[in-house]
Amino acid sequence: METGNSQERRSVIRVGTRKSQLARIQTDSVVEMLTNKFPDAHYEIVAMSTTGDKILDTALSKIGEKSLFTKELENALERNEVDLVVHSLKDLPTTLPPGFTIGAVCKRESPYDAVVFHPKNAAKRLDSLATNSIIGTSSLRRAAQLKKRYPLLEFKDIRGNLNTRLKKLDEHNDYSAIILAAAGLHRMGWEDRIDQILLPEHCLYAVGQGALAIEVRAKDQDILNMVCALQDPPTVLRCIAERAFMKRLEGGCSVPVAVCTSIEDSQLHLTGAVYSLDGSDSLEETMQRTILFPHEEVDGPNDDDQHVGITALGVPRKALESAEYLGAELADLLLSKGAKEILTVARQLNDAR
Ligand code: DPM
Repeated sequence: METGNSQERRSVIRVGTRKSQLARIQTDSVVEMLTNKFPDAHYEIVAMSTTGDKILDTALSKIGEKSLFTKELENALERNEVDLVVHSLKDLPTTLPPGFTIGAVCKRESPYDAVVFHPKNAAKRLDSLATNSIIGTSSLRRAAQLKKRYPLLEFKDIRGNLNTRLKKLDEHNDYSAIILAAAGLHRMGWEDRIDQILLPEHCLYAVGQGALAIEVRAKDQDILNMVCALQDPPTVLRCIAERAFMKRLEGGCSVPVAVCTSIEDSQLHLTGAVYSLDGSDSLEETMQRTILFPHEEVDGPNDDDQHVGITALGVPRKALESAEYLGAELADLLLSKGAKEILTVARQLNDAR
């Protein structure tokens, strides 16, 4: 039904989203930011279910399919049924299928993990729970780090969207607490349920956690130019370093890999770690690199290079390359110390669970 000219067609921007409440809230926030920048366009939200939304009884780390939350939405992008799709960056693989790119990474919210206790434990902390208390998480990364730190606690899978998980926690007696991303709880307006924040010295976060990504057709220059108005350069540089680290390790959500990044005085710092499933074996290192940003000049005309799946128009290419290089370099350091062996064993044990 592409009848009008390109100008007319583009005055309606169709935005794809998953159907969960969190996905809808995330998409609404992106549409609001776009509306502020481009008030003349009309925005239409197209919601759909993905495989990840339908398989609710299996831990993410066990499903194996990489594009669990993205495939249906990418099909819609490919068929021109939507023009952009909003995702949690953390759910996007480090290599996207050909023809797609992340056109913008928005300003990151808290990347930390949060503990939500059962109402009967409201005044507790993880270190004051009774021995053998059960903590709900299906994240191998969270479980590995917390098993090491709190050896007297037990960890059990929990799946479903945020609403389902909180319900499972509150209405049953199966879990003493669950671990969730603080960003998701904030976006849902449930910050009052956050009883404890896990800072990186206690639990490193997931690659891309807390940042929203906008996926687009890689060749759709108009939409790329539009969404790059939402790009947050410090966030994009941190996330490129994190994703490059993950990519070089050949990680994904089926292995325990964790990170922490910051930018101070033009230095991009990256801490990265890998763990055995029970956390008893681990490797963690930190490296930094100078990022000439934001004072450096932007390179000439738009380049359409992707950096670990991200097209960061308007961000100096040298800075993007430094961030990507830092991630790969840190991964190489961990690989030289035996990261591959740790991850291979973790993957095998997880597959056999
Ligand atoms: C990925 C993981 C989880 C999600 C693995 C991890 C958590 C799974 C679980 C890759 N994606 O973090 O180690 O706890 O069983 C997900 C959430 C958000 C994006 C929810 C959450 C919202 C926060 C954000 C699920 N993906 O982590 O509590 O935008 O980062």
